[in-house]
Amino acid sequence: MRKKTFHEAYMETLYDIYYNPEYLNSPRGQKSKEQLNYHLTLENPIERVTYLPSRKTNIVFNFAEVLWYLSGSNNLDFISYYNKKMPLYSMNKKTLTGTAYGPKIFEFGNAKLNQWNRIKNLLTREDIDSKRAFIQIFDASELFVSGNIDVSCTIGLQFFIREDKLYMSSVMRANDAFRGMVSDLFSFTFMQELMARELHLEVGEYFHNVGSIHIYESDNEWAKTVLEEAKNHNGISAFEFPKMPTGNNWIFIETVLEYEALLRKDQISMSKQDIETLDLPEYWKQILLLFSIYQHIAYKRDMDHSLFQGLLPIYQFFVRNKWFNYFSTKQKEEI
Ligand code: 5HM
Repeated sequence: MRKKTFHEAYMETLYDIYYNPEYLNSPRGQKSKEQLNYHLTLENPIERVTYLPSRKTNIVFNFAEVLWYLSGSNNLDFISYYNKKMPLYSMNKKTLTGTAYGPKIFEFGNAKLNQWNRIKNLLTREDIDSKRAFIQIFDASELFVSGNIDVSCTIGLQFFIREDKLYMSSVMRANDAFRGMVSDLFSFTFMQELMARELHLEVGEYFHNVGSIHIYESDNEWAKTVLEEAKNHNGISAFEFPKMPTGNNWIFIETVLEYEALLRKDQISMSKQDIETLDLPEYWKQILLLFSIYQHIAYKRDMDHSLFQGLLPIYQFFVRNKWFNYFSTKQKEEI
């Protein structure tokens, strides 16, 4: 499959698996519709979201998850603050093993190999045409842990520089087409863009390769609702997903992560003005606005609507669509 945007790819993939599954089975006891050997080429990996209202994209979780990866953390508290289901995948209720891609990418194995820096050096200093720039995530030892409930679904991520563009290919052993695909493509293409901006390259295509792609029976009703809505949706969005600033963004990521932790632990609160005065590009300030809005939701506080007013229209759309109750009609009129 070749599509311009994630939205188009997601809808066609869901439709195909839902209505034309190759197999009906129950891996680890969970009934699913499945296809094997799925491939997708995304022509514009910056358009990494679906805008369909009934799918209720959680843009806050999407940014939080990729920043959790980039922080190198395996900490359950961090990510479960954004998704209450995460503890289900943790054996010790403190850390995640397979799902935490951060330690795999930045501190792989006993030698704590920083694969990200290694492949960056490989591509920039050694061999611009390299076909070795592969970051390994799944590792064989995961299948030897008895009763392991969290085995990495991603085998690895490969980067290619071809004709001044940075291409990326991911290989997954398994991908949940309804849920996992939304967050995985967001995170992987975000990492592709991060590397491309740092190397001053254009973002090339993104390739998604999956052994087993499936929809769980428990998601059938919701998936059907989404597919019904998609019939009357032309798929053309009024929004354009923001582009990350060119250059090295790591210093900004570190700042965002510092504030993210303080907000998550409820150790500070930030007004729109507090965020505006930070020495950060607008792209990263927007993410802090999202985290600050979410702090009000997570701690069940009255919303500070000026935070919402500071958001780009695309993020206002996602936040209002997901947490409608916090943004009443009255507020909508004022905005
Ligand atoms: O039985 P198995 O280990 O494959 O179950 C993991 C489930 O989580 C699969 O449905 C897989 O497709 C989904 N998953 C995903 O889609 C898991 C992870 C975590 O590595 C992920 N995407 N990133």
